[in-house]
Amino acid sequence: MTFTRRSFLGVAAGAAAVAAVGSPIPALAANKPLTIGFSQVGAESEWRTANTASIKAAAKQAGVNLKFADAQQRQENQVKAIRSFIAQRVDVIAFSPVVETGWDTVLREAKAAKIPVILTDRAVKVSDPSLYVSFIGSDFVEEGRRAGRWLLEYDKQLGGKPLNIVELQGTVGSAPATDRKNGFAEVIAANPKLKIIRSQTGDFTRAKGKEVMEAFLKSEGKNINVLYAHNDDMAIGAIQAIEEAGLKPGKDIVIVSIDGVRGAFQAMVQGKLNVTVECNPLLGPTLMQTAQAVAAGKPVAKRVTIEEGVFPADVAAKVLPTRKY
Ligand code: GZL
Repeated sequence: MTFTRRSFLGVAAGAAAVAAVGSPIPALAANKPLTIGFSQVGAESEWRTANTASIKAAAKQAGVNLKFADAQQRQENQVKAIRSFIAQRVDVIAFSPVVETGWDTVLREAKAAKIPVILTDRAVKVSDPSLYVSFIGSDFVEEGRRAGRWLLEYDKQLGGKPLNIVELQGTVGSAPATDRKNGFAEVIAANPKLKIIRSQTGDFTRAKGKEVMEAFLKSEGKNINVLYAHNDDMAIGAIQAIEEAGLKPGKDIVIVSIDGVRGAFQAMVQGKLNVTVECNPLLGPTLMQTAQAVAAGKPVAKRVTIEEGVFPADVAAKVLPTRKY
């Protein structure tokens, strides 16, 4: 395997220990700042804005020379950016992969160039796990399960009413969309009265979330009891569509969402959203620490998960002032 002058073991954080032994990477000159090439998904949501801000602030704080590229949610732009980072001989490459597949070739090029790669936020499906040294991000399946558990509990309080659910999925092929869909479906399968009647991607954006919710309302109308949105931005777009249809979001249609961004807390305070499952975007400091450790050939965890909570509407007003994003 690669990237280190000596073997290192994956440590803690629920990660399987991974032994990686490989050819050395050039030692950093003592006083030369670390240079990281970072390819970001885009600027599609409040969550992404907070994630970018965290990475840039942490780089500044750590004295890291950050080369930042925004891919506008297109995989080909991320591949181009990674190739450019390789050509520039950066010390470490980090990126949030817009989708799970299609990375083997470019990551093999980084490996051949002996440049370590760190994944943040989203995971990849690759044939050789040594193509990246660490993945720092949330457990999206668990986030989907948490959304499902809240809805099971909510339905119990209704006395077990049948609930027709429409689902706004995230970007097709992305780890959060696939995993949040699977986690939610796995949990609500416990109650056959909970049925997903429509499911379509809103690409994690407010605009698309509104557009798809308009289509759901046109075809299903008052038949919809619940909206499950894979992120708050699509939920906020859908809230506009629900109001324009003359219905009350949060009451006529219960809304379950994920991210925990400020806009979601504000919607909950207004009684328009019922719960948001937190997905922490503040990954910057952990990324910088991991990159510095990798560059120094120190042991890093193969998988670093982030602690997260669930915020129902009844705590929103109290919690909102304490939110960091
Ligand atoms: C999750 C992240 C997702 C957010 C969306 O870690 O990849 O992408 O849930 C963002 O808001 O667009």
